[in-house]
Amino acid sequence: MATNRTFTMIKPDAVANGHAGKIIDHITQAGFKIVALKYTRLSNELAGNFYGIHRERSFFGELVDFMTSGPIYAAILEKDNAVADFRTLIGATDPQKAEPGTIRNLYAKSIDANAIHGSDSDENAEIEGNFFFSQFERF
Ligand code: 3AN
Repeated sequence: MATNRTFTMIKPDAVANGHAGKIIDHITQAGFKIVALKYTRLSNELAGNFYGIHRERSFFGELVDFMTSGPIYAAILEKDNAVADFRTLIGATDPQKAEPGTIRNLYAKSIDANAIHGSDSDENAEIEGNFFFSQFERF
């Protein structure tokens, strides 16, 4: 099912470095509307469930440790072609490979501490948005 929504998290590295405000501005200037927004911190259990698809990967433990290391912003965003356009806006997973001007190129330091998450499909955007927000927390 095609939708015009995606889900993002501004990760602990970007929040700790004071980049969250600039990143939110970058996102809204690119035409994304914020449908829901939450400042929170993941527990080990929640981070493990969110990244459950990566449970067998070598970096899973590192990923959970990193994602629970500090607060994050979670958000649902709306725009035409939201999933693909947002992936373009944030750049490649590895910031060394991210295009100039993308959020990861500007604000991320490494492949694990890579500043921001963006859903990779409409289906995952729906699942991930539902993971963080009830129907009463979105506009
Ligand atoms: P993306 O977030 O760009 O969709 P995924 O879904 O492949 O990337 O990976 C999920 C998260 O796992 C990434 N955002 C990154 O933080 C972490 N990750 C991916 N690959 C590695 C790796 N080789 N080493 C450490 N962390 C990784």
